[in-house]
Amino acid sequence: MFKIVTHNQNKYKEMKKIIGNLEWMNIEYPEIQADTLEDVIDFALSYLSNKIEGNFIIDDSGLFIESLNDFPGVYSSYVYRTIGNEGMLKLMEGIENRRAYFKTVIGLRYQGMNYKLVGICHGYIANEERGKNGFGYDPIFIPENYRKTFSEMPIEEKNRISHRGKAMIKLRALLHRFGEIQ
Ligand code: ITT
Repeated sequence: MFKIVTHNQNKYKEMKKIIGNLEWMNIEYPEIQADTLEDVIDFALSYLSNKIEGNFIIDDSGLFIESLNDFPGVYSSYVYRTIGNEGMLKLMEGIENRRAYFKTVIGLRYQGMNYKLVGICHGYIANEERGKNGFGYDPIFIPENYRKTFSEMPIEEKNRISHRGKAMIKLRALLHRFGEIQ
């Protein structure tokens, strides 16, 4: 059984759909202010490996908006807590280029070694919030080739195309290679 360390229950729910045997450890850990999600994960894996027995995974994600020079990116969590989706839509008012992508870096601590699995989902910032499912920026993100936001999709549909879904498929393949899952 693998542990996912996050205080975000929605992440756990999405991941559990892909890796059935997952245990939720609802703890918060310090996230350093770094330039990349990868650096945040490296630091967190080392920090947590001194606190948690055995194997575990963590997830750090962000929304990168092209016309805002990749903002909020590594600041996604802070920006969501402060200005939220309403504030993001205000920032995007009158901006024609609405291209953006979500990125997830999953960190795996396995038998004393660190691994990183990356997933990216390209899309657009919507003109208004739409939908009830999901969490975070889901109501304002429309994945490429779709007309609906992540919040207008059931978990299974989001998982098939999302940043986290793609990173999790890579994680599943790795765990399979290690003989941990079927
Ligand atoms: P952790 O305890 O795992 O760190 P968190 O919610 O702080 O949980 P992140 O730092 O990875 O997670 O996320 C940064 C922000 O991006 C945060 O506000 C999330 O709500 C949002 N976010 C992450 N993944 C998302 C997704 O799949 N869809 C929409 N928003 C997402």
